[in-house]
Amino acid sequence: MRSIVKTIFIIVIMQSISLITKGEDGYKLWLRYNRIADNAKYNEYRKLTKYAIFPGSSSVIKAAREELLNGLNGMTSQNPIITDKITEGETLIIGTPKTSRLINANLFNDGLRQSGAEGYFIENATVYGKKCLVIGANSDIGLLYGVFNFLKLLQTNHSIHSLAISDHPRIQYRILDHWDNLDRTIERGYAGSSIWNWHKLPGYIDQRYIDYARANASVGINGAVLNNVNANALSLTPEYLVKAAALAKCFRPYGIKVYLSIKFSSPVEIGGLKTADPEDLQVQKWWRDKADEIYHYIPDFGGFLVKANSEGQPGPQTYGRSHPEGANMLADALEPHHGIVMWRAFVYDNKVPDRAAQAYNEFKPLDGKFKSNVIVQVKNGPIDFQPREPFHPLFGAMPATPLMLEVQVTQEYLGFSTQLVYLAPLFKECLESDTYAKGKGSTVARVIDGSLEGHAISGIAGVANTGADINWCGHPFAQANWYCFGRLAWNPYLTSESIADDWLRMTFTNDKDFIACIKKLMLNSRETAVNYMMPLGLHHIMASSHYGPGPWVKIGKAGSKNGAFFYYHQADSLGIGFDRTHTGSNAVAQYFPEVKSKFESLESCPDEFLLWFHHVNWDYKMRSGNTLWNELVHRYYSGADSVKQMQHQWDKMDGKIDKERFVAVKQLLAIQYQEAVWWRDACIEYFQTFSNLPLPANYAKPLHSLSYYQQLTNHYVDK
Ligand code: BDP
Repeated sequence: MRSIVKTIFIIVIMQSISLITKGEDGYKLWLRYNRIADNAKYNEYRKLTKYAIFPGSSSVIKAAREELLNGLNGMTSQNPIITDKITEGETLIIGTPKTSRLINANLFNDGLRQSGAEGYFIENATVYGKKCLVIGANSDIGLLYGVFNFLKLLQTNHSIHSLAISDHPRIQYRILDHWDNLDRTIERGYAGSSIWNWHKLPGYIDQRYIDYARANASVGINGAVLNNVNANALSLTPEYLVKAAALAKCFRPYGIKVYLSIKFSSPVEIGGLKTADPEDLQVQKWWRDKADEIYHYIPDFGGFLVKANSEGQPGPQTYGRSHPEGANMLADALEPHHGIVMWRAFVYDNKVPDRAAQAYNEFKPLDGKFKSNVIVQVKNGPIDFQPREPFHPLFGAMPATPLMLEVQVTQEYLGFSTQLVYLAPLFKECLESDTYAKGKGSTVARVIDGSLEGHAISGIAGVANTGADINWCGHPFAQANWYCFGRLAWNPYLTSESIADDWLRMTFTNDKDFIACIKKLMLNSRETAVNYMMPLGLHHIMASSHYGPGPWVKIGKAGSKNGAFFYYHQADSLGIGFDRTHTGSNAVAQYFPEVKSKFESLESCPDEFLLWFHHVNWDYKMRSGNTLWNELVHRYYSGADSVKQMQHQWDKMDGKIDKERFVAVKQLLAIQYQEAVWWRDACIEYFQTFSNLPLPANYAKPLHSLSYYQQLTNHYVDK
């Protein structure tokens, strides 16, 4: 008897220990649907959602219903009873005018009007004299978005007693670009191999595909380019089209369309033609036939993404033709099926004196020459997803062409998946930049949402950071970058702060102290990374693997002075920085006059872009009162110190979230600190060889010599 009691005692103790320490692997992302911890809220939610009237049988409605039941079950430990009767104060009504006679009964005209084609409304209403909660939309997909947002209200512990919400997307094409290869490696992927298991498709459907679609739909993403922009022509063969079709089938109930990157030389590589010249009639026919074939497999196929004549990729220029000639040929092939062409303006061939000027020089003269189903995809900055760049001068400069913003969610230049860097502030910095194209207020957000010029199509793309790691993104906080990309794609006018708030609550906890402390940490994290990597407008000074510092790396010979190699930082004994004013490359002239004069004059150029636009003497007096050299040192040290602070703040959160993710982040922050010190010391020591100036007093000496950092090798980090 005693031994039975003892055993029971041990089991109880072990269970309670495992409850405290039970970890979470991060697989569920922000869709955890854990039981609501606040008991008052838990009871409120339980009562208001006891019954649900949720008719409809489309696959999208089924997905929405399943999500709602699953979410409510997890959060309130109760499955709503599906019914067709309203019980006072205890019923949810969910529907569109087509699926629900209640929604069609002229009671919700305002909500429906405000919801548009893809939006939704959520409100507490009185229907036939009875109080209830209504989620309504004009379309099934709008309803799915409404359901996800209703669940978010519960996850973030909002009161649901007096809701009057309506929302709709501001941008039409909200797309994740996967740079995934057919062999499951990922270009610039840092979270394991590709989530697409091409080998097992189409026969084997991994639950991940559905969970991927759920996560995307929950933030409003409605498209996925499945393969790398540096495309393999095989993607367009029937062998791979059936696989892409299987993925499209998984995504369809979640409103996500499939797109493919194409290789411009496909007619030669897989079509047996002698040329891929877009003016060749056989080539044109080949693409038309190919489009028909794709739509046979995937009737709602979204279209093509094209990287042409950039970094060695083939394109129309290979055959003496222009970008529009190439893009329009593909647009003609897709048009009968309502597909679009996303034509990238990221052109880089190492032959121009200033790479920052190349895309504008090539594309600005082409404005108005593209067909109406072509959208030109422009990176946020004129070089290449650097920690900080000024906005791309093409925004606002091609008024007759819809432009799509491309940002990078994967952290190629921002610490891979070992560093906590919340990217919403970076995305917002670009979106909020004023191009002055049509006077004050012509922000990048207004260029890309189509409102500035009244374009019929609008789009935004994010280079995905997903992989087969159990937590999808490698770093638990990298999930926030996927999340914030989606939220900003839906509404580029949201704040970084409100998005971080939602994400933290859904992903970790509603604990007030945790939210306050970690939200601040997230919001500062991008500036911190800029400081320890590339402060004051420095850019492209990473190692060739793109992991860690490499300011000494020589890049090609273009723009070289007296046969010297070209450096992005242009450091010499007098100073540092890339002169892009009229005395240098004059790339600054690509901006509208108000922006140009702000950047061109040393007085008005913001510190953060100083060395992007100016070559400045080491003893130049900065706004802070420091000399440039001292300020540079200060930025590098304060960046690394801020990571130390992040570690302290995180340590204080012990016990507030599950052990598993707490420990994971703790370890990653320790790595981030080492990497920050590595960046700091290597860059300071290297630049010191030009400035010949000592470290100002009170700064600890770098840990190692410059040659130590220059000899460091990091194998396979970019694989
Ligand atoms: C660069 C990446 C390279 C991509 C290229 C692109 O390093 O891997 O192929 O962008 O956007 O940043 O095409």
